[in-house]
Amino acid sequence: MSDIIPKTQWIKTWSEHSVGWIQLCHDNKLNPLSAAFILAIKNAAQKYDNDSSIGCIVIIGSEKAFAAGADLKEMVKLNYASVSESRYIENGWLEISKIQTPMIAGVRGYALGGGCELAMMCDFIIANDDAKFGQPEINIGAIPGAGGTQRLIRSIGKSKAMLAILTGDMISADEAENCGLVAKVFKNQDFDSSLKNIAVKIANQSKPLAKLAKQAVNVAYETTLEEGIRSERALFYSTFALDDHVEGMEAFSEKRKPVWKNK
Ligand code: CO8
Repeated sequence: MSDIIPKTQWIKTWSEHSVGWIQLCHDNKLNPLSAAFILAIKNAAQKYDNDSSIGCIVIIGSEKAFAAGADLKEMVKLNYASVSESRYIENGWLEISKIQTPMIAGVRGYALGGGCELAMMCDFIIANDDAKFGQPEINIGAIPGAGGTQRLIRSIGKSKAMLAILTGDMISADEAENCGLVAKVFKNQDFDSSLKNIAVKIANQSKPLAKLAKQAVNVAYETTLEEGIRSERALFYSTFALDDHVEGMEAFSEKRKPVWKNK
C-alpha cells in the first residue's frame, strides 16, 4: 500500500464555521472507492483531525451517490495473495474509524458496500430522502469487508442486518431512519441546510468535551456494559480537569451562553 498515490483530485475540501468538509467527487458520480481514493479521504480526515480549529468533519458525495462501494474495476484484478499482501482494507479504512473529531456522513443517493461501510464509520449518518443503503457484496462474489457485517448488526440488529447482507437488497432512507442506521432524513430541499446546521452546532461545542463524549459512546461498541460504565465514569471525571467544565458550570449559574476555551 505504501506505493499507492492518494487520488486527491477526487476530493474537494473546505472549512467553514469550524466544520471541515470532504466531498467525494470521482469523475464517475458513483464514487467507486479504490485504494488510492480511500487513502485521499483518510488523509483529508486526518488533516482536519489534527487542526484545532475544526470541531466537526462532514463527508458528502455527489447527488447520485455517497459511494457505490469498492471500485469493482480495481477489485476484479485482485486475488487472495494480492489483497492479503497489500493489506487491501487496512491502510486507509482502519484509520478513518480512529478519527477523534466528531464525523458525520451526509448521504444522497447510493451508499452501497464500502460506501455504506464508510458512512457507518462516521459517528452518524444524515440522509437525503433519496438515499439507498445496502451491502450488496453477496451479489458480486464477495461479502462485506470493511466492517459491514459488524457495524450494521450493531446499528440495526441481527435480523435486519442478516436480511440486508444475505439478500443484498437496498434499504430506503425512511427504513434506515426507522431502524436506526440513519440519525435523521431530510427532504431534498432541506438537506444541505439541515446537515450544515447540525455540523455547525457540533463544531461549536467545546472541542475537547465533544471528543470525550464521542470516545465514551464508542466504548459501548467495543466492550461489555460494566467496562463501558467504568470507562464513561473515568472520562466523566476527566471533564472536571477542563477549563471548559468550569466555564460551562459558571455560564449556567450566570444565565449566559458558555464561551468555550477549548481546553
Ligand atoms: N465500482 C466501479 N465502477 C462502478 C461501481 C463500482 N462499485 N458501481 C458502478 N460503477 C460504474 C459502472 O460500471 C458504470 O460504468 P460504465 O459507464 O463504464 O459502464 C457506471 O459506474 C454507471 O453504473 P450503472 O450504469 O450501473 O449506474 P446505475 O445508475 O444504473 O446503477 C448502481 C447504479 C445501482 C449503484 C449500480 O452501478 C451498482 O449496482 N453498482 C455496484 C454496487 C455494488 O455492488 N457495490 C458493492 C461493491 S463491493 C464492496 O463495496 C466491498 C467492500 C469491501 C471493502 C472495500 C475495499 C476497498
